[in-house]
Amino acid sequence: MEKQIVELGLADWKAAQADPASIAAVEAGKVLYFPRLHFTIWPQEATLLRPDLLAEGKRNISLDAAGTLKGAAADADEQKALAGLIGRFRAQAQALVHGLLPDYSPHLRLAPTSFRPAQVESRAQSWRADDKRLHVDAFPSRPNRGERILRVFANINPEGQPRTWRVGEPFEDVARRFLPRARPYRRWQARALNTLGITKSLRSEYDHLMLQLHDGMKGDADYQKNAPQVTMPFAAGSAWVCFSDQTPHAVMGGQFMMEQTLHLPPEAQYNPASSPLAILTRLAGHSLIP
Ligand SMILES: O=C(O)CCC(=O)C(=O)O
Ligand SMILES: [Fe+2]
Repeated sequence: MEKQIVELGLADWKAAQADPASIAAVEAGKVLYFPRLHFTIWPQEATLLRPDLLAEGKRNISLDAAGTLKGAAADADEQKALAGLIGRFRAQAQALVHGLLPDYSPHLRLAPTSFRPAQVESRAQSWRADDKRLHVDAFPSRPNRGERILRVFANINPEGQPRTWRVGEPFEDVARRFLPRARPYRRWQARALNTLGITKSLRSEYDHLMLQLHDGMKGDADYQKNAPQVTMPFAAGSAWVCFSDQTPHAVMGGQFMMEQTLHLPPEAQYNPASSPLAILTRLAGHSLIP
């Protein structure tokens, strides 16, 4: 398998440059890895690196696009400090993406920024929600009609623990493997899910197929074990960027990470033909978002 992780020497969040090879790599579904790109935790923030700040039943603490903090069980001072920490990561992640992928800037839609203080190894989840299984991101309740999911991650573990991922094969290989097994799209089912409020808008055929890939991968023990993949320990103090709707990924271990999601219309890509929407449309032979 061709190399799925591309290492870059950048050490300053604000100094990224638009380099055609990096742009092509991330749009091909590779992970851009920045081992020297360190997100600084201020000394007075060190006490915020605690999993007990998570509210009951929450997997992460997030700052929504409007600046409201969610998911924290903390007093007012800690809430303020958390919002400051997460907001600072948001600004740096945005600066990085702006520098690396400047043509995206006018088209990006900001999603929540998250702080993930839980130890990955101790999380127990249903197979469908289990991010320890290789998957591409697709969300059952939130149809996106092909809108891209670009994510910036930073490992902020204070004890040098890596965040270990598995990174899988190129998206087209995933699609060719799992599309033949995908249940066909039924518009009446999509309408029923929407009427019942299970989805926030009508699930398109694109959204249906992405969920079929997501579930197909996660539900296939043989694929999990034997699919082309590399194990990648992202070092403490590093950052990485990928399109998580395209790059098969699984998190195997680690604790304390920051994550920023940015949405992008696929037509705003440098090469729209590389998007999951374009690839699935080509393989299906008809429009998936009529
Ligand atoms: O927590 C992680 O390291 C990654 C989890 C994941 O699958 C994701 O953020 O899409
Ligand atoms: Fe994911």
